[in-house]
Amino acid sequence: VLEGPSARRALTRSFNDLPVPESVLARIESTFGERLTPQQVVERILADVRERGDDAVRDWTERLDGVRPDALRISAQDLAAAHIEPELHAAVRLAISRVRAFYEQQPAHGFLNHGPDGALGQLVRPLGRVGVYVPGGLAPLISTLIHTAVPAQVAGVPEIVVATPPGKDGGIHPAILVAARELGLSEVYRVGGAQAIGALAYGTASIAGVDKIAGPGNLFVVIAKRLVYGVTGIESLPGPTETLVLADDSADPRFVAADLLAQAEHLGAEPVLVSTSRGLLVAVQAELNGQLEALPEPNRGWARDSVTSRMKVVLAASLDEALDLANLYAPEHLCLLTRDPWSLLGRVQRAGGVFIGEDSMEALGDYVAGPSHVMPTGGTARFASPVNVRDFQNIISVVGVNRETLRRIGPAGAQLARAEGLEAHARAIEGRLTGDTGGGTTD
Ligand code: HSO
Ligand code: ZN
Repeated sequence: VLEGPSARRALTRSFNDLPVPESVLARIESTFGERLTPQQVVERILADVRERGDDAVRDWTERLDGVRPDALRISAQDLAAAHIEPELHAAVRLAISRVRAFYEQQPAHGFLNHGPDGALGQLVRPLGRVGVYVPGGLAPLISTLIHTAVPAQVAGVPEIVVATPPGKDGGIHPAILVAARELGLSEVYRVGGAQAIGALAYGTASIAGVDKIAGPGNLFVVIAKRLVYGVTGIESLPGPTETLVLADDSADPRFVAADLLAQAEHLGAEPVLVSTSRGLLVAVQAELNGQLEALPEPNRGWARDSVTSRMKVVLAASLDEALDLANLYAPEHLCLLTRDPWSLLGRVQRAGGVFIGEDSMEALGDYVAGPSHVMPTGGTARFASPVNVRDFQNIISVVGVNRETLRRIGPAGAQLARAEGLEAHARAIEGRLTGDTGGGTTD
């Protein structure tokens, strides 16, 4: 149990400290025959995709995912034929409609004010083509597709394409296909990892490049996104997930443990518990052990790894200190399980999302609450925000002042231009007012 300064130290972090698990290094060594860093691996893949396009994408998919896809794009027939249980299908529809209803409330309009100055404003335009990356890995993340594509749709993006790694049979989970179909998305590619990011960024014969890539991914995907930034836009760099549960003595230790475990079953997750009550910490520990044992495999193994290797438990002297620590850590998810959680909201400064009270567990937010579950991780909530409509729009500044205004503000502009040593700027301004642009060809 951490307290005081040692708690502060343990909760201070930088995104770039992301540990590279030994298992990842071992896998690189067995695949490449040498101990490359993940960054070196990604650089190789990206360079190859850039140069050889689809062939490189197929080769890397075969080498890393163990299947060689002939057609990278899922056919219209396969998309139309995908089928899932009616209850699951209904859940997909509910999730889509709740996420959509949430983002439709986000103010995302521009302004253009015609006044005595003429007109100044901001135009808001949707991006043209967006790539949504859906991680494969351990689970078919149906919800991640929904939670990334819907804000882009609400923004008005006309072309949204999906990339997700193929399973061992070369196919994509039917629930992902059904979700894509329900969303009205028809461009779905069976490609994952750094090769998917390369294809989306540079474009290949069968995958046209996109203006921005959104969605979470594993270490290789995150590194690849960082490296292609500039070739294409990158919405964010979501890495391993984390949840900070802030609980006082009123919290039910069973639910605190359940929320920590729900997050812990994500690969590489970091569960954090901050409490003002030593009694609660002890009770949660016992609950955690019991609930962990009761989980089925393989989930038990995943959750146990997060709990034993990364979980942090902090005893705070007061709710104020607990909130300070939470703001310092800037968690992806902040769960408030206290007597009066709403009273703490005003002091929350840094978090991807805040989950208030016993009935608003983070797992609900992962699926059907409304806000996207793609949130800033690794402490990036200090400067980044959850995926939202704004990520899929650009703003165009509009300058349309009139002559009278130019007369009033132009001289100051010319002053500043000369102070910067930029004479042509000054003359471009003054020429409109005097008619003299300095060339002397007309009078
Ligand atoms: N909690 C994860 C998202 C997720 N959970 C998807 C279930 N499916 C990261 O925020
Ligand atoms: Zn989750």
